[in-house]
Amino acid sequence: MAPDLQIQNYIGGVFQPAVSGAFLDNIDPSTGQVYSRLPDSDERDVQLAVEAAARAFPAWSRTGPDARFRILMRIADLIGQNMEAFARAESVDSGKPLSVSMSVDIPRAQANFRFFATATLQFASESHHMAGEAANFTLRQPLGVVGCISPWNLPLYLFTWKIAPALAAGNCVAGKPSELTPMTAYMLSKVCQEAGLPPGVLNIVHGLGHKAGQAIVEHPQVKAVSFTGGTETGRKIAAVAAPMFKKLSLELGGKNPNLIFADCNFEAMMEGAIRSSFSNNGQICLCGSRIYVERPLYEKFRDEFVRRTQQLITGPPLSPESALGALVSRQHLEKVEQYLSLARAEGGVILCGGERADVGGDYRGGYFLRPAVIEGLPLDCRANQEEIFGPVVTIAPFDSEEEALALANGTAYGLSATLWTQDVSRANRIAEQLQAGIVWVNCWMVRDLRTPFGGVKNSGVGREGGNEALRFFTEPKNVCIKYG
Ligand code: TXE
Repeated sequence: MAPDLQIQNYIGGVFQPAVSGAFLDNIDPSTGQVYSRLPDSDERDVQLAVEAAARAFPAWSRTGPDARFRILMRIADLIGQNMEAFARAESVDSGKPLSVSMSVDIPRAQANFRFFATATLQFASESHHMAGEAANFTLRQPLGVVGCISPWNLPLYLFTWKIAPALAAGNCVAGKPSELTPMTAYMLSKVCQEAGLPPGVLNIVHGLGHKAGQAIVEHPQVKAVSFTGGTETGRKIAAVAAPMFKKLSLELGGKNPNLIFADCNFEAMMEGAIRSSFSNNGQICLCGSRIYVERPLYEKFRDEFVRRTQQLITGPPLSPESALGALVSRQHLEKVEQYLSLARAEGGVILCGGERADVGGDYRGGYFLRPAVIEGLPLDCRANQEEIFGPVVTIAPFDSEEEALALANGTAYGLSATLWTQDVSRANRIAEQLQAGIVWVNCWMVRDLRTPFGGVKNSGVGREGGNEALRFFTEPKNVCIKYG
């Protein structure tokens, strides 16, 4: 399945350009060149998508779990059959190494459909018995038309993480992938058509956030919005949606701490710390961008971490040697570079990386940056407080558990935290006190799709994953039946 160069909206089962006829350029971040175009949709396209979804809703919501299961499984199978085409398209579109899209993005997109397909067969609701008086049961009904808006860092992975539960629960979707990475969502629309998903059940509108995205959030018929992206965008979405009483699931940024104690398994920790710092060019909301190391281990850690970071190859996304590819856009590259300048101005010492990587050949115009490690920054500086979202980590020593916790909890974010120690009591003690929605002990990014996923503080509102997602995409209705 080769990606077409002219991406189209998918509305009511039909591929179509934006009503305005306008297109946006889609840039290959590894070359800086335009390689495809996508519809520059506006509220008129969203209107069509919502109308199509509303028309499809009565039949889809009455479709039994068996039929929904079969269609969603068929979508999963087709993603699997086209794994390599999807993975290559994802890497070209986003700049990430092919090894990452082949091992993480596309397998996970497939798993999302498979997981929520089977969940339709298992999802149950509660009943509450009032002895001798009445019985209550809870109907869990789909909401209607829902909006799913996703970012560019894990394009198909995060789009499907929203769409699959929304469809599984019986809703119809108006979805918008990031304008920076639209290709695999477009390929998904073809797969959905081939899998026999009825027209209008899933509608994909391409375009800019403040136009097409905002129109989805503002549309009165859209009952809920599931969004992953930046915290500032989340704030805007909440401001529009809250007065309309829409259900909201906001999965926002992170500034995640990685706490390393001297008693850890050094080799496992080192391998984990490199991954949690630089996977996907550091463009994962779960990356551990602030590393704190217990003082007796600090120098050994720093020297080895810098040595291994310097060995990581930054190169063309499709090259099997590349550990890091290109950042997603020129604008994002410049944002990350600004944070590096800021870190220097705030007194930080860049121990390695932070300069543009000259990948040569066709890739001269690409957005390549060598992974950077920064030392010597206080907790309260901007480089340690704001989400950089690139291949940049800060490192610092700590002397006590209390200090480690204060550092870990000392930002406005609270998505995830990682902890390396062999002491189980300490792991429990700290996990309990960390202000985060997800805590990993002696591992990172180990994901069971049944577990609640989301953050506290400025990292968002609500939880995705497993039954949490199915509950979000349904409305509970209590039915009370009196005896006799
Ligand atoms: O994301 P945006 P951006 C963080 C990261 C990054 C920063 C900005 O720090 O540097 O956010 O990235 C759509 N109404 N994360 O600007 O704008 C947009 O079109 C409705 C963290 O690229 O949040 C895209 O589809 N929708 C993160 C999606 O929102 C709107 C992942 C995300 O884009 C909209 C990405 C609006 N007003 C960035 N404005 C994570 N949590 O994983 C934009 N959009």
